[in-house]
Amino acid sequence: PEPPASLAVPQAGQPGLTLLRRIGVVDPASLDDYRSHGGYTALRRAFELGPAGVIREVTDAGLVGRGGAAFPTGVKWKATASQPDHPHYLVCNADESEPGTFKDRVLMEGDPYSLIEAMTIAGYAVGAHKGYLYLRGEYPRALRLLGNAIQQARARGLLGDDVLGQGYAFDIEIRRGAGAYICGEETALFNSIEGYRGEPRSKPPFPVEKGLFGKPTAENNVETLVNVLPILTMGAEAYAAIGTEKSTGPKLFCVSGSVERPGIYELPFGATLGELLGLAGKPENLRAVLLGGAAGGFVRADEMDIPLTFEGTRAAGTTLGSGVVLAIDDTVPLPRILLRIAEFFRDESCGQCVPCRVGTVRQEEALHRIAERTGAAAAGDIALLREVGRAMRDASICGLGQTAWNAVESAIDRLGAYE
Ligand code: L3W
Ligand code: SF4
Repeated sequence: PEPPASLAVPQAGQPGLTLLRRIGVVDPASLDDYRSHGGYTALRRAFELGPAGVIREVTDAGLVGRGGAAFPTGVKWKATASQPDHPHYLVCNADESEPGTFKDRVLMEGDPYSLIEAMTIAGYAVGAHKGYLYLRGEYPRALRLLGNAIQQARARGLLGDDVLGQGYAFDIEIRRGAGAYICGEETALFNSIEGYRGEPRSKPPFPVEKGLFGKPTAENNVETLVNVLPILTMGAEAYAAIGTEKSTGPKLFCVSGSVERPGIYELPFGATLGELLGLAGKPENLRAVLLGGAAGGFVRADEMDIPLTFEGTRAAGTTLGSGVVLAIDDTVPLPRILLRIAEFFRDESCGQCVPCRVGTVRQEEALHRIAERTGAAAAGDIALLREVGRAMRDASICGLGQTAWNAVESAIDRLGAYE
């Protein structure tokens, strides 16, 4: 059954937005409405620039990945485009599963044609004729709207053998995830599309060289791709003037937890955590904020000056990740949150490598024991958590195991949990 629409976008309809400008304004089922709100001008611009010109604009704009790792998109596209092996593929990672992350859902449900247009531009830039859209299985509304958008775009010559009459062939196939967090890891995602178990592959080789079906593949998050539209319509220079020097452009933040107005917020990179929480309605009794999701880390209520940029959060010893901002007030029992995070990682570990398969179980067990004790009695288990956490971070194959201890570590060291 399809869940009710819950596009929690408190800024909907406000002027000055870039990524959210059509959300709540445009009819997501209508190609004509999308076009009357500026749709498909970026693709026309892409054809004027040519593939190398598009990659140059994206590079000059300073766009970096919005899935959490902040890798430069221009570098990824250039590396894919230059591979001699063919075919090339474009894969959109819409398996949005990081706890607390719901920005891609809002983009796909509220403005689905923007993703179809952006994927077409990306495919053109990297020399792909086929794009896969790997969609989180729990997003039935997005599936219906994106399926409709692809069908309409095909019928109107915006996908297919001759896109916009420019002699470029490109089509998109949707694949649905089946509820596994790990399938959001790019190489597990490729395995899932290929019909294998969703287990990450060792990198290198990176997907730009050997990705989907062993072929050169550009894999990008939904929000990353949608940023390409304003880059092409406003130009790289104007885009790069938004945000900070190292984190350019607008960013979507997923604000949830103990705030008055939870939802998706768009702000230029560089706004502070306090400014964002001010918009969302910060509670008087705020205790901490989880930044970056389960794979991220906690910051204290007195750290509201942290700038919301990749470099600013890194310098503050935390991460921006995919844009999760989960506010926790002092009535929320922290040990329960940590146990829930540990349970999540234990459950979602694919089990392929020992540090993560065993480490996530040991972490959860130790947290259970600590929850029942305090002080000296808990010290041994905290030391064990550190040892297990270090092993997971250093020796796990993929990001899941490498980050499974982040939140717990920050809760102990930064919040003084269990003291
Ligand atoms: C070519 C090289 N390509 C790296 C590519 C690589 C990938 C991208 C990032 O994600 C993040 C983590 C969490 N030549 C390359 C290269 N690449 N070196 O760049 O790579 P990497 O390995 O740094 O990160 P990753 O494993 O792709 C880890 C976040 O993901 N996370 C969860 C995210 C959840 C969502 C969501 O629900 N929407 O995004 C969990 O760990 O923040 O920073 O494409 O191929 N030399
Ligand atoms: Fe699987 Fe965890 Fe190893 Fe990643 S780190 S490959 S999720 S067992």
